Amino acid sequence: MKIVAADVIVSSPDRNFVTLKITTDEGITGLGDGTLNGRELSVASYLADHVVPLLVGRDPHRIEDTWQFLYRSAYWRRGPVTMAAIAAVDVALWDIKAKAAGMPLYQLLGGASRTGIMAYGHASGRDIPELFDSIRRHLDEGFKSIRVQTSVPGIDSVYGVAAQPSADGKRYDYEPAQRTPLPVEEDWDTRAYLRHLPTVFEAVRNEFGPELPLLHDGHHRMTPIQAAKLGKALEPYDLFWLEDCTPAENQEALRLVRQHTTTPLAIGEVFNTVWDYQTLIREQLIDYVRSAVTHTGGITAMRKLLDFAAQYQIKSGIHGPTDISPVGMAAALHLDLAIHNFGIQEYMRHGPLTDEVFRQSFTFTDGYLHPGEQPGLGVELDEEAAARFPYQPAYLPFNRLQDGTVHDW
Ligand code: CS2
Ligand code: MG
Repeated sequence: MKIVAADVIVSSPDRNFVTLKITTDEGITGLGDGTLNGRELSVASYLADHVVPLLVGRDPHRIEDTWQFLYRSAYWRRGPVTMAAIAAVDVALWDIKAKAAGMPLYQLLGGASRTGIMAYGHASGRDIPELFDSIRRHLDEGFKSIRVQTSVPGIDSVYGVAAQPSADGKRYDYEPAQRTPLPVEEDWDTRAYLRHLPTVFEAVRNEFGPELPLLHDGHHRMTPIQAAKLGKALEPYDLFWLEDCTPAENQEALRLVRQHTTTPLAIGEVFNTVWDYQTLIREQLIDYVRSAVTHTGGITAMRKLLDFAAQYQIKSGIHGPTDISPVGMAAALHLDLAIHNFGIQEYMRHGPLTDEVFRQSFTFTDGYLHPGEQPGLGVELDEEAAARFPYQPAYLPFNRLQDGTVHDW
């Protein structure tokens, strides 16, 4: 079998997506997701201008060899753009191999290790009553695990709060990247947040009891000692995890957090390779790997990363916001079903226009996701529909502290 074409499809139904479609001489096609929120065109160009010319004529079945070729022959390694481009190729080739084998991808990854994939949903509120309503809505939808994000008194706009207004009129939690000419500036105050958040989790536990798995995303905004302080303050509320509690470029920073709290830690959605995790995993400084298949070099690289993590009893918590396309989500679900060290899967529903462009066969039933039994990934792209939604520039917001200092968003 030979690759005869590779097309980069940029579409913007409810938000921008970059999809790679690889076609073989036997008419089998494979899809890969290369969406990098707010920097989509950089991956599209990396693929179209530099990678596609290298794919035509190759044997699509040689996935590992193609991965190593794209990673090493580029000379310039790692980084979000490179690894998203490699991921798009890798996932498309796994899609082709599974279709050629006539089986759902998870079967090629070793078969099912469970009957369903526990998903967590995003509940949020500007105040406690609104948050409780959001949690109840998610429980009614079947979610058995809930991420809790709230507004903070004294701060105008905080990551992850659905109901707060966004500059382009879209639901904020649905898509943080806004279709504005420049990134929107937001405000932040960590001390106000640290005072407020424990009171929120106390209220949620009082209302919903001790069993419900609760998660929270610190979204990279605390220093290590502030993260340690929050982790400790949240211990009475028995969180499933505290995510991205501090920027982790300096992996050793987590030693200080670990020293002070037993609240489980999840990190990695902005990471791109196993090297970003080396100290975190080897020193048992995290409990969940948060990478997305789309941002970490695809299924080939993610499986190796999760196998490394398994040696340390560290589990998966794959990143699944709406800026991971249905193709990237499906790839995550096949991996989730097959690996042993599965922890939990993030699940934000895509919008109605996205469902017109991507026909998905994965299901969400009673709190559990399943990739389906279609051969391959189980996602097809409607190119005519995709063409109806041309790319629209969009930026993620950024933060400034009260004194004007730029801060992590
Ligand atoms: C977030 C993401 O889902 C999460 O855990 O951290 O929504 C993140 O803000 C976006 O992926 C950024 O594009
Ligand atoms: Mg996050």
